[in-house]
Amino acid sequence: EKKLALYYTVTGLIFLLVGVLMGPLQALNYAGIDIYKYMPFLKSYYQGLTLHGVLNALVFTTYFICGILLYIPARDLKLRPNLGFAWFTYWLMNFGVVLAAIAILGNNASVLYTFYPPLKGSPLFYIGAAILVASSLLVGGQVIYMWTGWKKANPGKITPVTAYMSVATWFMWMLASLGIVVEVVVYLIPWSLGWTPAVDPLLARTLFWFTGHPIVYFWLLPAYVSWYAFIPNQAGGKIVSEPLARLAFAMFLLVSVPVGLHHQFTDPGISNLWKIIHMVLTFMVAVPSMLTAFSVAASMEYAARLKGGKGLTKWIAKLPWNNPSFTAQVLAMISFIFGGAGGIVNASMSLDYVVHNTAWIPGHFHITVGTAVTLTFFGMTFWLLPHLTGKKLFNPKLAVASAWWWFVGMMVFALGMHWEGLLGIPRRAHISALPVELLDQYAKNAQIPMALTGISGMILLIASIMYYVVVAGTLWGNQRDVKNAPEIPFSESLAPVDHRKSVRVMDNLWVLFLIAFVIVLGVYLPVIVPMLQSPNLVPGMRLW
Ligand code: HAS
Repeated sequence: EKKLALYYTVTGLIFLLVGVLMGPLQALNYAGIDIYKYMPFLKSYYQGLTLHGVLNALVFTTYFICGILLYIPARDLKLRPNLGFAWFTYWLMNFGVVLAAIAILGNNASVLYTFYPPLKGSPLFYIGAAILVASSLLVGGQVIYMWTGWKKANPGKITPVTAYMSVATWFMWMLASLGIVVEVVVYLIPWSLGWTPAVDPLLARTLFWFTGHPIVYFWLLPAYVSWYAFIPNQAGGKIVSEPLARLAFAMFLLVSVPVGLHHQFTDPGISNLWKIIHMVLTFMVAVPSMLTAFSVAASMEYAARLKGGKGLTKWIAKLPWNNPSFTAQVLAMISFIFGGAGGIVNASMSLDYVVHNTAWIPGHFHITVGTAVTLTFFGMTFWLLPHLTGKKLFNPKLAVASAWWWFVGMMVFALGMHWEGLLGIPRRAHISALPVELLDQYAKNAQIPMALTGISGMILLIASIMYYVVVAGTLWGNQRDVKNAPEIPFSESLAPVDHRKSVRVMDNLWVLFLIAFVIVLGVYLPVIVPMLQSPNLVPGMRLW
């Protein structure tokens, strides 16, 4: 199991490295400096941006999550996954990614990570993406299967909390991925192969965002698993409210999916009524994050006070800031306070018209997926890699420094991009290649935010070098000492919860899954059926 988890996570990190190296190019673009023209291996800005988005947001996250959310719940349930099957899914995933990579590297699928039709990429890209998603579903299916077996073998027992959170995440992903599976398999693959003449862009976008918003919770919830299950232990305390942790995950399962229209507030052809219903549901899905903010902060405060921490805020100094895993994750949480606040602005229909499709949006997602999630995953690797390999973490001080540099870099990036967005600078625009007069128009009031964005790209480059030195040093530099390898830092609960009725009710994840399914049908069928009845077909713009 350890080898499998290591392969999944390290493969994810390798893809991330390639994606991350594209980052400074994008940041400098938003500072008005065009580096693309010096990159002979990149045919266009959009090819670089596609590589950046697909590798970082889709490929890295999926590998890493499959690695940890198979390994950790299995350990918590004291079960062994079927290793033959798990290796099969790993190699299948690699196959899918190689297909997509051939298309992107050949500049035949520079369609960005949202691949909106009518832009048409090579079929290899869509087939590869479908295989990537299918492999993740097979991993999730295996975890749900293991858990269902555990429930049968342990009648009346409550699922241990870490396994509970992991299984709830997989259930959510099973439901969430339906949209993209239908979009890619039913529409985009046949269309890109020339088997169907045209595609309905509005329907495709709707199916994309059916998955496209909850996918952010597929990224975020594994980070929450770590914040709830490991941070209290790393801080020297306990989980102060285990039922609250379970409630947060139950709520995510129920309301993560029926919210996708908040990405389509500006799309014509969808009734405002349904947009408003999705907006209200989006506000509901922010609630479990607010519970998490309260609950995780309380666990840290409890730990710090055990160590003599005092005062309203002085206790914070008693937290283990020299522990790189802890520090990276708490910095990730702090970034998410701002990321979450921005998300609520985006979700508010009338405010979204101001920020939609501007640089504000990448500002938002770099402090959510780029920091809250990615920096948490970095933090996890600081205990996970020593745990899996039996090798000591290489240079813990450098690891702490890499976390701070990443945090500062992303916060500066986010400040620059949010600011540029408010000045009306569009997202996904190769502005640095514009004729000087036009670039000057953009830059007129935006010199400071543009400079901030450019500088942040350099800070992040340094942070990445530091982080990958730590990873490589750990994997290849140190001697193996399996006996002293750190254990998984599972936290204990402050009070037993098994007797609680609410906890027992929430343990019925199959029932919650069915309720979630019904809610999703209720809010999506009235939107999708009219699109199917009067499709708006467009032949497409072939990019290859
Ligand atoms: Fe978002 C666009 C709304 C969360 C990612 N989002 C995006 C896109 C991405 C993304 C990638 O409604 C761009 C997609 C594209 O390319 O077009 N987002 C939200 C809302 C939330 C939210 C309401 N987003 C995320 C997360 C992401 C993510 C998480 C990745 C992982 N987002 C939107 C909307 C759009 C959007 C619209 C479309 C906009 C448009 O016009 O296109 C909520 O889930 C946020 C709730 C979060 C909170 C914060 C809780 C804070 C916590 C930290 C506590 C800190 C502690 C530390 C404990 C309420 C949990 C204490 C420290 C001590 C030292 C003690």
